[in-house]
Amino acid sequence: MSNNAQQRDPALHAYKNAQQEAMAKEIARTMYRYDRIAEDRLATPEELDNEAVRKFWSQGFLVVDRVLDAAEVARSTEAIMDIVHGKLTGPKVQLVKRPEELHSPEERELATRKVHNYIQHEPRLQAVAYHEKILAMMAKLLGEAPKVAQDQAILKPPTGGAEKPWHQDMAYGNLAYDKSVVGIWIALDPAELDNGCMHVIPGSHRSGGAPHYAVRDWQLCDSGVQVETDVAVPLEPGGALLFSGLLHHGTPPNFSMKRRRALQIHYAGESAQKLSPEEYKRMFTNIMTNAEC
Ligand SMILES: O=C(O)CCC(=O)C(=O)O
Repeated sequence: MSNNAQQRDPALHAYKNAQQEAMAKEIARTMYRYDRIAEDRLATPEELDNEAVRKFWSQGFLVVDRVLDAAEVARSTEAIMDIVHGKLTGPKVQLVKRPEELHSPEERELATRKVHNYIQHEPRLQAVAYHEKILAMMAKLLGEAPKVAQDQAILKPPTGGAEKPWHQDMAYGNLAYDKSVVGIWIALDPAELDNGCMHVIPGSHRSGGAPHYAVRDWQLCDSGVQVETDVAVPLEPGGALLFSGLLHHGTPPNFSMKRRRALQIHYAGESAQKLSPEEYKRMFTNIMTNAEC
């Protein structure tokens, strides 16, 4: 298939019209930068020492190049695809089109944005969430035994996989705890600059919770994002970004012809408690300031 929008199969093309596509391109151009790449990386989980833990809490994130091996990546990808194609029921699948609009397995895959709540149903993915090396990293970062708070896979299909606007994960109710949660985002495909790899604002977690608004998603206001300090985090399959639940992060659209599939699992410390609705509103909405977006 050509990269030219006109020559794409319209059934596989995510944008409803040229205007929508132009808007997505403008967001990709103005809300992200592509010239600052995360350089400070650990090769393996075993390298996570006290200095790396200190850097994590100073920067709000950490990159580990080899967390899952090739066989674990292959098993995880197969498990996600089995869920997408309905071979396993139980996990939740979020589609960006109505099921009656989808006429082939390929169309179904390309319309799948998110798969979640899979670990109690899928042993291959449960093995990742409770991976000894991942739990050990989380225990070091959280300073106590970790508990799984959320399990997801985020799919950004070729030719139009949508942007995930800048946000803090703890602004999503199921991750709103009284202590920082830590997420791990594991690439299943190469996650690159042109297919929607993760982008982060180093140190942004230190300002605490920020108001979120329903704009293109539940997100930080575009005008409040420090795009000039954006750092992109390309990853090879099996590589991972670990990040604070308060870190500002987002992913641009995927205009390439490549898939970009990833697992994302969040952990809270075993002593962490959910925020009350009032605490949540104070931290993550504009109730205190009334500031509009
Ligand atoms: O994988 C992505 O595109 C974005 C993931 C993310 O930041 C989220 O879902 O909270």
